[in-house]
Amino acid sequence: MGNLSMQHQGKLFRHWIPGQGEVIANVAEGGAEDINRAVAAARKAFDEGPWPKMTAYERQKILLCFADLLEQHNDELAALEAWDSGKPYQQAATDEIPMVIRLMRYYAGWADKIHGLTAPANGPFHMQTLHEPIGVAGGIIPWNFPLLMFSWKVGPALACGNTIVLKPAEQTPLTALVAAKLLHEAGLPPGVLNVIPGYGPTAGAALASHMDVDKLAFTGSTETGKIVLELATKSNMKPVTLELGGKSPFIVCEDADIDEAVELAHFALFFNQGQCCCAGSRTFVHESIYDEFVEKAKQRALKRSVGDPFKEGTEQGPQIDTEQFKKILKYIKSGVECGATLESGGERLGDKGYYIKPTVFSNVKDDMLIAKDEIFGPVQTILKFKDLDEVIRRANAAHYGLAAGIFSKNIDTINKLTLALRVGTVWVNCYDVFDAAIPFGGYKMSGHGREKGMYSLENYLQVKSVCTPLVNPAW
Ligand code: TXE
Repeated sequence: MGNLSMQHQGKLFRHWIPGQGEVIANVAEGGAEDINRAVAAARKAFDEGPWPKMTAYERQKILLCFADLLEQHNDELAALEAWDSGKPYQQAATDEIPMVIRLMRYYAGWADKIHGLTAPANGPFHMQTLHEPIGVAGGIIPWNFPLLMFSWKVGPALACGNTIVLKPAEQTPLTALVAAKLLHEAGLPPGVLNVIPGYGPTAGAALASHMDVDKLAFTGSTETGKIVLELATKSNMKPVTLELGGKSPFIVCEDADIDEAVELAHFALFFNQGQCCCAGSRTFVHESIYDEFVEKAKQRALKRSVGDPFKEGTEQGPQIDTEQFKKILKYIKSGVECGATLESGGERLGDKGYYIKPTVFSNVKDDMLIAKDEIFGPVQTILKFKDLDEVIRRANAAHYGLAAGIFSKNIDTINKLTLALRVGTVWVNCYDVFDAAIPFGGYKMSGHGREKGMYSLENYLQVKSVCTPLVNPAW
């Protein structure tokens, strides 16, 4: 990778392969002044066009062309994602980049289907609504799914005719920069998308508090979500969508096929090095099958292949950075100290890189930190339950409400749990199934609003009511 610097305030930040300490790129570090310039460019592109004034069909063609270019660059983007974040290349190449492509095509499809309605008036008036773009959108995204998060913000914003300023996470700026280049190749006019790599408290805060940003979409920690919400409110009260942390229950009922449940619970937690907001991070197992489940979950974790993200068959790469690595090891230590039983892992793997052995704790109690906090790492905590009312109460006791998994063959059990769980997504006998068409978002402190699907369009639109007198036949 060469220099990805551009016109900016003059700072560069180095970009490393996680845990290996090798520089793969020097990236321009944007600050508040760069954000100001990017917002000014986005404002000009919005006010003067041509983007919002183009026909929806023309905008759609550009977004479809972008999706085609992403498809042509699938493997290159997957490699960048693996270098930048440490995730297995295969996962990025066969799951994530194809999901980005599907999402862009989905929103391209919406571009010419966004319209208002006419309403019956109680008088001689023609009443209608216009669905208009909201203006300059801002996006702040994390490092766990860099290009996917880019698409969740950029796809609906552009389909609705907005312009956007996007700040990728400081750990993973590369694919957003390449995608921006491809969008311009696809015909996106200058100033419509502006990617500013930089740190949160500088570039991110400048974007969140900017008076000329009309809407903000944030994905990240609940802690930073609160800061961003406050900055948005104290500046121009821009509406904010927040997709934050989670501590999602994965409930294995007594009638479950244990082998299948073990495999799915393993996937629900360990996927992407455990760095998923919706990770099934509280595995509740019915007491009648608990011991067998724990033993099998331990054996599965011991078999997990951890190592080089580019090696075929690797299931787990390094954690993203030293901060996350230390945070996870601290939680593991606290689990041991609180008296949970360490079944496997519990320490780093090797002495180079941020690799952590797949860790399984049994005999976990609800009041332990490992059962309450978002660990965001390869640490499975297995809790025991007796009956459905009890597990519902305990599952809902979290401050978070992002997702839940239910594993059962009994339709009454499934229905009871689905209705009772206070979460934004319920996966029944599956987990982490995402589609562009189905919304994602949280209850409680997991966030505000929904992304993906038709629901995300509302985040990027204003509704204008128009009343016009009908021509009176007597005139
Ligand atoms: O997140 P931050 P971090 C959780 C997970 C993880 C923890 C911390 O538990 O261990 O968060 O990770 C930008 N103003 N998730 O520190 O700080 C930042 O630059 C404006 C869950 O990486 O939330 C980045 O672009 N922006 C999550 C983005 O916010 C600021 C995914 C996310 O960083 C800012 C990642 C500020 N003051 C972590 N400070 C999920 N929901 O999937 C930071 N940022």
